Amino acid sequence: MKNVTLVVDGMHCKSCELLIEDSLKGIGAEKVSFEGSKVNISFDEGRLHPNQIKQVIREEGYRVV
Ligand SMILES: [Cu+2]
Repeated sequence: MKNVTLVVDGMHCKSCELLIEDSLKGIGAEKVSFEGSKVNISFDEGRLHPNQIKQVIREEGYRVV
């Protein structure tokens, strides 16, 4: 299990977090947690590439710093 922390710009409220969490779980992320503008994602390296994670967050309209 691999773990990455990304700084995401544009998250303003709980529903932003839920939207991002749903999208990441949708592509197979195991665990998603938030601390301010930081998003911590646990995932299986065999199933998911960090670039896919960034892409999904960007597709939801947020900026990955
Ligand atoms: Cu929001």
